[in-house]
Amino acid sequence: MARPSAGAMRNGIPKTMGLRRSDRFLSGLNSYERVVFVTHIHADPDGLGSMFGLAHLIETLTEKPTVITQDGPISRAENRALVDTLHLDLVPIKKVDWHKGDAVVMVDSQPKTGRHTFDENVPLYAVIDHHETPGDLEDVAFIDVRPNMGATCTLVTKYLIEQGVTLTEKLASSLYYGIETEVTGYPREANEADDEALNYLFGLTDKDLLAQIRNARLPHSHFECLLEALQSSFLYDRFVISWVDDLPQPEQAAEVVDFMIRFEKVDWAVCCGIHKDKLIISVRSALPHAKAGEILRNVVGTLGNAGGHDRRAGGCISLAGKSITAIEDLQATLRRRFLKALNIEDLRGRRLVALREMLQNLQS
Ligand SMILES: [Mn+2]
Repeated sequence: MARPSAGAMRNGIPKTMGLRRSDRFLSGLNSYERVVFVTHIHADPDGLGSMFGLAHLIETLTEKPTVITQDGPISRAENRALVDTLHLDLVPIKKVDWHKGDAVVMVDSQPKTGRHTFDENVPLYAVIDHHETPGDLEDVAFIDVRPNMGATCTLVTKYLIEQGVTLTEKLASSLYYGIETEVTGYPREANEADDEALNYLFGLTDKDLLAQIRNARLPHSHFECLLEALQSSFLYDRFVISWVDDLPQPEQAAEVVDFMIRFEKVDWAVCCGIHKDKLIISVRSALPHAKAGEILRNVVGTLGNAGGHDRRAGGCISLAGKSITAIEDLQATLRRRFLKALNIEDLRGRRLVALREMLQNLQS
């Protein structure tokens, strides 16, 4: 992007900066009749809280109706609990009938990153996000992408504060949880603005609801999945890779790596699993400035889509066939590419749990 010329600057600040971002976001909506919110497939708390917060902002300050959409199932237990306990009203993206007068606002994601199932040609009014993964932002009138922020909900909270909008307990709880889920990993991917937003929201939240969401009851498949991941994990130096043949819920790959990255002997955890006709990949790193999103994008390459943040990333590959050999070939390719990307010698890995131990456990 070209830097503004000296003439367009006032005290080093471009003149267009005179308006606050939330003012520009709102005034750009004038020519539209309705606002439709979209986020990435399998929405997470940051995407949900952001849509919910912006819808409240618009409904409080304008007459425009809003629609909050859901792309694909939301199955992670905590995320389901968030939707259920807060009674979030979500419209399946397939049921949206798109109008010419719609301002489509994408949050916590960017266009053409392979994380959406709706028509890529639907024009977007705004993209509000914090991912490092670049999307195609051409023709988007309002762009607020800040990868230095820990959560999109932080940006949304700032908009709400700027506009002096009162928050309900339900909204504050969902924004709080959206930020919390993004910034609790260690090392933290958060900045002062995230902490300021958390501070502001905390007093307004319903603590019982938050506790209910954080400690959501887990399905049987959660434990089956963890067991399979533990039994299939191989260590290569400070890298652990786990395979789950059948992921009943796509988000379970992320649950596995959230668990594995706590292992003191590893700096990188990867889990791959098959959900329907896709191979889902989730990555975590315990290193600061790990560039996990970029590494995963290189590993996946043209096989599929990937993206993320410094220490967390996700991706997926559409499977051409589900034959055992096709999947084994893909596994070998991914393993080789990861080892190369992380500069780990391609020696034979060792099992996290030795086969002998697994058999002994079965017999005892
Ligand atoms: Mn996010």
